[in-house]
Amino acid sequence: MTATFAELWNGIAPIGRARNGGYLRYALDEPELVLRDWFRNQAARRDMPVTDDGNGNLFAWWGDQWGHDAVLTGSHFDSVPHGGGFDGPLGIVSAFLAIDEMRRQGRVPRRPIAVVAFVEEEGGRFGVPCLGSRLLSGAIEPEQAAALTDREGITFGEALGGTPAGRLPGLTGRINALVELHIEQGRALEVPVGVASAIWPHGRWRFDFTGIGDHAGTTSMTDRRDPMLTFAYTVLAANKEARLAGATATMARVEVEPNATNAIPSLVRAWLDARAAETGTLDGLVDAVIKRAHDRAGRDGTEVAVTPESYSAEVTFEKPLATRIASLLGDVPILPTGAGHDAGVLSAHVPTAMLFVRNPTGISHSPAEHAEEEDCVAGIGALARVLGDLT
Ligand code: HGY
Ligand code: MN
Ligand code: MN
Repeated sequence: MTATFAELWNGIAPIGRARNGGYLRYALDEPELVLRDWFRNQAARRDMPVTDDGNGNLFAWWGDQWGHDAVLTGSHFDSVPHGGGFDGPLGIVSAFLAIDEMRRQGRVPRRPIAVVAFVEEEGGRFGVPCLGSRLLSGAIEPEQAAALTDREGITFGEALGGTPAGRLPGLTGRINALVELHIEQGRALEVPVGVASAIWPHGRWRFDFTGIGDHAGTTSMTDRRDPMLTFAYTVLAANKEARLAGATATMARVEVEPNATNAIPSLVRAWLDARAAETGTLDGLVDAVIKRAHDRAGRDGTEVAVTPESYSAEVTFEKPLATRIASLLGDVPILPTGAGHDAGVLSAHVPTAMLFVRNPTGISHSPAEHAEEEDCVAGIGALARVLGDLT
């Protein structure tokens, strides 16, 4: 195999790309199914048999399939709506090319290596992020995952073709380590490659603001029970509370019923994405936002119902592994991130590390997300060295 980064990257670039350059790659939807076929094709070209773990995650094997002490490397294909092309796919493309590099160097791993494509990492279709790695590690029950629905009412079970298999038996014995390469999603990395130290705790909460639908022209301002007011106030309150806490809070997804120009809404449904460096700060932030939403609802004559939809606990990657990798790569920086990853989910069960590839602007979850080719190539070389060291 002598494929280059540019060849593989340009090969997948058009898949699921929207006119604005952003990507619409939702779990098990058409574009992602094409990428899964691409995955199988890349594996076949490298004589790597592919298995599915019954949860929607794909594994391409170099060595015994599910052999003990396997080292996994990879990431996800799915994107946020109109997200960038690097978040996820860079880790999978780099994994195949790192194996090419190891083979070019004549390396023969003493442990099985698998390239993995995790399903529904963004939670962009079924609402729970890292769904595939949560299933694999037993962090979510198969029946609960199967019942998750997308915006068209299709369940994850229907999209998958059945109830997911759930936790891999003997996970900790089967998997020796997981290394996920990912584009950096902040502005802190000023050299081509870095190593992750931690992931901030974060979560998603759904706010249902209910009021009384009515006519926009004939309802006096004092007679209204307008949930849009309570929602608007909550957005500003979340922003204020996050600034005060040194955390982040985002309300970027909203649904309005009936969503008509001349009708006061009866329901406004909105999602809060909140994150903080420590769990206590995060919990305090969310409690403050919920309290302020309820206080405002009292003044607006509306109701608020809050449903936690997902929670990712604070992750501290194994320090000895992170420092060993950082020194192997020439004492590269070790840095935290506010972005969630499948590696974060699995870190509770197996030794896990992340490699970050420099993102010059730090922009992510946007069509503007970008990494320079030479930094991506540096990431592949780094991943090859790490996989060689681990196997
Ligand atoms: O939202 C996140 O942190 C990640 O991109 N899933
Ligand atoms: Mn992402
Ligand atoms: Mn990602």
